[in-house]
Amino acid sequence: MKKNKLLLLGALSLAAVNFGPANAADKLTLYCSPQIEWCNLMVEAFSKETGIDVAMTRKSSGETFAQIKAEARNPKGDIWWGGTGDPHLQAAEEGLTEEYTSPLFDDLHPWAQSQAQSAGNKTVGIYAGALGIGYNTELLAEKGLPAPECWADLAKPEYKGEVQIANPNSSGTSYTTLATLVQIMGEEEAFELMKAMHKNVNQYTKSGSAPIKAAARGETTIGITFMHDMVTQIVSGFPVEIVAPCEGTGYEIGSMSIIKNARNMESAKAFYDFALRADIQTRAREAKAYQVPSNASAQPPDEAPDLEKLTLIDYDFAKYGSSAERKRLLKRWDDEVGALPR
Ligand code: S7P
Repeated sequence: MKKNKLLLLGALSLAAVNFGPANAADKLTLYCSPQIEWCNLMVEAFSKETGIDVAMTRKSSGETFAQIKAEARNPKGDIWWGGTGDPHLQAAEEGLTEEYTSPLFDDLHPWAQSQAQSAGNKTVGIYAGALGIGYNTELLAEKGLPAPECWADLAKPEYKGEVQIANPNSSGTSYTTLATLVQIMGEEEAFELMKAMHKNVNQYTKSGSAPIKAAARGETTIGITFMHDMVTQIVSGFPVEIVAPCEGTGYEIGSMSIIKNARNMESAKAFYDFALRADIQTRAREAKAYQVPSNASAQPPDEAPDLEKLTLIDYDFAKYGSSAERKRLLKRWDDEVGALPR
């Protein structure tokens, strides 16, 4: 009996040696900020190829940044994939993310590489996309409204209650819009426009792409989002038209960062390299994700807005992704726009 017990204990401790650490290495906690369909596709493809078990949470960019910051002393996430680049840059500056250079770095477009270089390789660009104004063509016609052509049009009284945009605190899309208006018009004029526009906003959503989903379904006439999120609605059969604002527009470098002191560092690096591969980025279209991929050999979806044909501003990622500037602008928005009655 005693001998049997000893044999059993021996077997148990062997099991612990053989499977304990290996299991730990086969896990990954992914914080995901693009559309849920693309997050799901990435999880499935990565798990299938590597056997690594992925626990994924989807949250908007600003929300994910806040979560990583709150967890900094005891990180629960391993990698943050996607979402607008500004909060990734802020995370890098605040020491919340890990330096890593993928063997695939040289395969990336210069804009994706410079995103990494400006952050000491604590983040990297994975896709790009430009902001636009989208509207529901049927609702607009029904209400006899003119189509908006410029950012400045969004403050016109005829659009009262007709515009939807996300809250820039939670949403990277909306923070990119705020920073874009500041860069196009200067800060004072941009805030005057946002204050005037406030009367026209029917809801500040948490998620950046929600306004165009609402416009597609007739819940708002106008939605401000990235153009690629508008394309998703159009290919799904909804009556949405995309406007490239007359003043020019801003864009995002959607980014990816490994979380500092990640518990599953090897899995995080494996996912990082996987997500930069051309064949993996080319699969985005399967999830109706129409951003421009960062790997120069990946095939952009035919439906992806052609960034070369747009009047893009020279978006200052270093400035608007800096911790001080992002905090300052968000506070000013809270004080002067979000707090206004409607
Ligand atoms: O839907 C795709 C996308 O527009 O979502 C990301 C965005 O950061 C997530 O939404 P929030 O605006 O709510 O943060 C973009 O990076 C991406 O292109």
